[in-house]
Amino acid sequence: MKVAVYPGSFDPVTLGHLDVIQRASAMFDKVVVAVMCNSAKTPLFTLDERVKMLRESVKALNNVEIESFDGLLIDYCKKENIHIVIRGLRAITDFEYELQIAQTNKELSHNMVDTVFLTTSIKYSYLSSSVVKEIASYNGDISPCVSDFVADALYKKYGFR
Ligand code: COD
Repeated sequence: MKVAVYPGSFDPVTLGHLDVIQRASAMFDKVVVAVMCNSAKTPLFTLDERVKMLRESVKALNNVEIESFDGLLIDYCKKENIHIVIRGLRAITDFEYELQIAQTNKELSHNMVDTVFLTTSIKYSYLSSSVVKEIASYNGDISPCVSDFVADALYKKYGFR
C-alpha cells in the first residue's frame, strides 16, 4: 500500500491545501495529513482547532486521515513507516525553503524519506494561510480562499462574529 504524509501547519487549512490533498488522495492509497509545529511560526489556531477544521474539510475523502505530531517529521515517518512526504510548491520563493526541508529530511532519515512536490493549481497560487489571516483580520472577503466553516472560525478569532 502506497502511503504518503502531507505535513504542514495548516493555520488554517485553505482551499490551496485542500486542492493538494485531493490530488494526492488520487495518487496514493492513503494520505495522512499531519498537523505539525513550525518553530518559525506562532499559530493563530490551537492544534486541536486545526485538526478539527481539517477533519471537517476532508470528510468526503475516504483515504485521507488527519493526525497531529509534536516532533521531527522524520520521527513521525519512522513511527508510522511512511517513506513519502508531499509538499506543495506555489512559486520560486517556496522552492528554496522546500528544497532545504526536503534535503534535510532525506539526510536525517538516511534516504528513507523522499519528498514529492505538487505544483499549485493556478487559481490557488496566490493563496497562503498568512494571506487569508491578514484579509480576515480586516474583515475582508475570504470566501474564495477557505471553506465557510473556516471563514467563520477566522472571523470569530478576530472578533467579527
Ligand atoms: N497551493 C499549493 N500548495 C500550497 C498552497 C497552495 N495555495 N498553500 C500552501 N501550500 C503548501 C506549502 O507550500 C507547504 O508545502 C504545505 O502546503 C503546507 O503549508 P503550511 O504553510 O501549512 O505548512 P508549513 O510550511 O508551515 O509546514 C512546515 C512543517 C510544519 C511541515 C515543518 O516546519 C516541519 O516539518 N516541522 C516539524 C519539525 C521538523 O521535522 N523539522 C525539520 C525540517 S527542517
